[in-house]
Amino acid sequence: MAKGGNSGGGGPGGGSTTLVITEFGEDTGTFASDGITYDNTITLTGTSTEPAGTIVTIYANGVNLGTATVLGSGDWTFTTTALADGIYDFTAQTGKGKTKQVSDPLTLTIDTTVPDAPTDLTATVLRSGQTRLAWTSSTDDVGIAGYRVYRNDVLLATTAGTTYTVKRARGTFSYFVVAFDAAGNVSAPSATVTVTVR
Ligand SMILES: [Ca+2]
Ligand SMILES: [Ca+2]
Repeated sequence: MAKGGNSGGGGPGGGSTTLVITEFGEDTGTFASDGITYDNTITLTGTSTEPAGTIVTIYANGVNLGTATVLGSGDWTFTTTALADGIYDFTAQTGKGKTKQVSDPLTLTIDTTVPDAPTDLTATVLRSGQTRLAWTSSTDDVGIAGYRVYRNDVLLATTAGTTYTVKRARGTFSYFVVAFDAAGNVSAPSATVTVTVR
C-alpha cells in the first residue's frame, strides 16, 4: 500500500498509514464498486490506531466537513450532510505536525440527477415479424449506463444501445423505454408506441 501523501510523521519506524477510510455507505447503481452513487449523505467508516477519544477530522476536496471520534474498538464513523452532485476526494486526518496522520483519499462521484427521457421512440414491424425499436439517446450529467425496454408495462430487456429488436409474437403491444445512469437514477419514460403484429 502506498504511503499517504502526508508530509508529517515519516519517522524511521513508521511508513504505513494507520488511519484508513474503509467504507462509505451504499454504492448504488449497476456496479456496487465503481464509486458512483446517488446516496448524497455519505457515511464514512474507518479505523485508526490512535487511542480512543482521538479526534478524526474529515475533509472533502480539502474542505473541513467536521469531526469523528475514535472509539475503543479503533473504529470511527462520520456522516456528511447532503452533498451536491460532484466528484469528492474524502480524507481523514488525526493529529498535527509530527503526529499528523492522513488517510489515503476515497474518491466518490455523487450523482442524484436523473437522465432525460429517451425521445423519438419508433417501433417498426419487420418482414420477419420482429419488431425493431429505436430511440434517440438520453443525456445525463455524468453518463448514461443503459436503457430498459418495457412491453405492456413489463420489463422486457436492458440494453446499452439505442435500438432493440423484439422477437416475433402476434398481437398488439405497447412499448416504452427508460434511461438509467451509472448511479442508478432512472429517467421518466419515453412516449409509448403501440404496434400490431399479424
Ligand atoms: Ca455504483
Ligand atoms: Ca445522472
